[in-house]
Order: sequence, then C-alpha cells, then structure tokens
Amino acid sequence: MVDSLIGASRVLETIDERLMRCGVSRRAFLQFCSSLMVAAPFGLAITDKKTPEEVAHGLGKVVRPPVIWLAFQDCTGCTETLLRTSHPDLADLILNVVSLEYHETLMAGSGTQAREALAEAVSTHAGKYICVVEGSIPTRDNGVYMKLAGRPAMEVLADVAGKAAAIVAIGSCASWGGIPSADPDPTGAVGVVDLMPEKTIVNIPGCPPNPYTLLGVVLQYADSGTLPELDGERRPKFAFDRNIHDQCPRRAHFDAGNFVKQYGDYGHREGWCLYEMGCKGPDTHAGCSTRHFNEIPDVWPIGIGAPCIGCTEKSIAFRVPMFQVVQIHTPANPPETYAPINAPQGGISPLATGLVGLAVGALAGAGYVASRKFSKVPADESVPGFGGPDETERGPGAGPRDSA
Ligand code: FSX
Ligand code: SF4
Ligand code: F3S
Repeated sequence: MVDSLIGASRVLETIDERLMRCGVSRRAFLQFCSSLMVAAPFGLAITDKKTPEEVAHGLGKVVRPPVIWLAFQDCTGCTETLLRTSHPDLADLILNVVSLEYHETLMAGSGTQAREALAEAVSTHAGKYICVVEGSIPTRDNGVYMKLAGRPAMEVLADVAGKAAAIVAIGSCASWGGIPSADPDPTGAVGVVDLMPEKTIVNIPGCPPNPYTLLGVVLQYADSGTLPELDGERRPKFAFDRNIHDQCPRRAHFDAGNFVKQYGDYGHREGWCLYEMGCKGPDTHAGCSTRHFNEIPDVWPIGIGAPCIGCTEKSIAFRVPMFQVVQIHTPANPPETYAPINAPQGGISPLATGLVGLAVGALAGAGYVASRKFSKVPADESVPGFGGPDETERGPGAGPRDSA
C-alpha cells in the first residue's frame, strides 16, 4: 500500500516527483490524463481544451493534495470504484497522484494506531487537506448507531471536516443519505450538507459515482484552489449537466417504441430501451452514458442491460420504486446522433429513425408517444436461438413488429 497511508509526516511532493520516485511510467500517467479528459471534456480547468500531454504537463507540477477519507454508513462501493480499475497500475497511480493520509478501509493500522494516524493527519494538514466523506451519517438517538473510537460519526465529521479546506461528499449516501436513508430510515441517515450547510462542499452522488469525477475535483482544487462550477445540488456541472436519456445509446429504440417487457425477452437480448422496466434515465443527470466505468466500454447499468435507477438524483434512487415508470416531463430532446439499430432488423435506417424521432419530437413535444408509431422491426431469424417473433416472448403490449 502507498506509504502515505502510514500517517502524515512528510513534505508533500509534486505529482511528477512522486511518479518519478515510484517508477511510474509517463505512458501510464498519460493514460490516466486521457481518462480524466474523457470524464471531464469541458468545465474543468485542468482538462479544458487541452491535449493529454498538456494535462500531464500541468498536473505534474501540482503538489499532491493531502486527502483524509472518512467512511461512515456505506457499502465501500465508492472506495471500490476508485481502486477497481481494469488496469491494476491505474489504481496504484491514483494513489500516487493524491496523498491519501488516512483511509480506514485501506490502511493497515487499526484501533489506537488508526485513531492516532487520523489525529496526526488532521493536525499536520489542518486547513489544507481535502476531506472526502463516504457514507451517510446517522443522527437518530444522538448518533448512537455509528461510533468511531467511541465518538459518534457526527462528532468525528464536525471535527475532521470542520478543519478541512474543502469537503467532497462521495456517493449518494454522503451526498444526501442514500441507501441508509431509504424508508423507514432507522438511523436518521443524512448527508454531509445536512449537517454543515455553510461549509464548502461538493456532492458527487452516484451509487457508486465515477471515480474520475472525484479525481477531477480534487486535482483542480490542488492546482488552483478553485472548485468547478456546481449545480443547485452542489454537483459539479462538468459531470452532471447531461441527461442520461438524451445521450443513451438505446435512445433510438425509445423513439422507435422498442421496449424490453421482461428480462431475457427478445428485446432485452437485442438491447432495446429499458423504459418500461422502470428506467429512470429520462429524469437523471449523470455522465454514465458517455463515461463508462472501469475504463471498459459499455460498463454502466444500461450498457449491461439494467435500467438506470437514478442513483445520482436525490429524489429518485431509494425513493421511487425500482420498476415504477417515470413520467416524461420534458419535450423530447433527441441526441444529435443515434447509435445504430442493427440495419438488417429494420425497414427503417438508423438515420431515418433518428430524423423521424426528431421531427415527431419537435412537432408533438413528446417523442415517446408519437415515435412508437414508427416501430417496424421484423423478425431476425439469424439471431442464434431466436425462433421467430413470438408475442408471448415479447410480452403483452409489445409494439408491432411488421415485416418491412
Ligand atoms: Fe453509498 Fe458509497 Fe452506494 Fe455504496 O460507500 S453511494 S451505498 S455504492 O459505496 O456510500
Ligand atoms: Fe436509455 Fe432508459 Fe432512456 Fe431507454 S428510457 S433510452 S434505456 S435512458
Ligand atoms: Fe446511476 Fe443511472 Fe448512471 S443508476 S450509475 S445514474 S445509469
């Protein structure tokens, strides 16, 4: 494990110095910078309008930001998402880019050793460190449901986050309560903002969130002492300004009325739209549809055939039942280009489908209802294991699949 986890003591190095000392290749660092650029193509000063080489050049001169990471009521998924990259070298690199001074889950020490490491890290870097909070904070019954070294989580938060330069609430739990706050909320779970609304706090919700959003925020702060622009929920706009539904690769199926009716049916196997399975993409803001997890294409909920549960939205995930269909509140806003629907399956080309969806959306103000009329997907008997268009398999109410 990285040596910074043994406790706060050393003079902080620049990222370049650290990477050189640890023998991290320039190539690996450039790969990291490229991933950061994919996560934040706009709206983040350290990546804005730059090449990977320029990003690496700028970041290399940044002093590794000291980070103190607190874990409260959580599943550790937020830590896992940071470290479970598809390239083990990258996880190692991430821990070299930031100076992780304290992290209960990752450090070897426990008990007294851990308590002392925390106290030392806080006093050494007081007023300069970034406090990352993972997990919600229990407030019911004076916070008795979670204690660290005999102190309620609320007290630890007030102490450690209170002395930080900036606070990042990572995950939906730390942002606003998340899973622990779901009805009946036995512990009175809240997010960091609920307990210290006056502090400088960035919320990075998601269950779990994309780790590069965290790294982008932390590194920008280390570079310039500034935070990226935030939205009304204190989420960085560079990562949460887009609607899943508007950027979804299954959007052409939504506009064409091709909906999965049950898991494993024909449409599910063919990658149709998950709206009728309760997909909350139309009401959810996050970058998952274009910035996938673990650096692997298609690794995100909808990419692997599961509906979006709206994990980045305070009023949706763990509040609205998973299979409840959301209302389409806003006029259809089709993406500029569609992912193709397999050409052999349709009598309508992807481009035509897109144009029709666009036109209908603009005319009717509700592309969903109108565009269902354009579903013309014939059976594709070349699909292995597919015995033909069977209404039972497709489920009741499936859109027509006429021969073109
Ligand atoms: Fe919560 Fe993070 Fe969900 Fe889990 O720890 S945001 S339960 S993914 O991991 O806090
Ligand atoms: Fe994608 Fe969900 Fe929208 Fe369908 S409803 S297009 S699966 S975001
Ligand atoms: Fe969460 Fe939906 Fe993305 S569930 S991870 S916001 S696709």
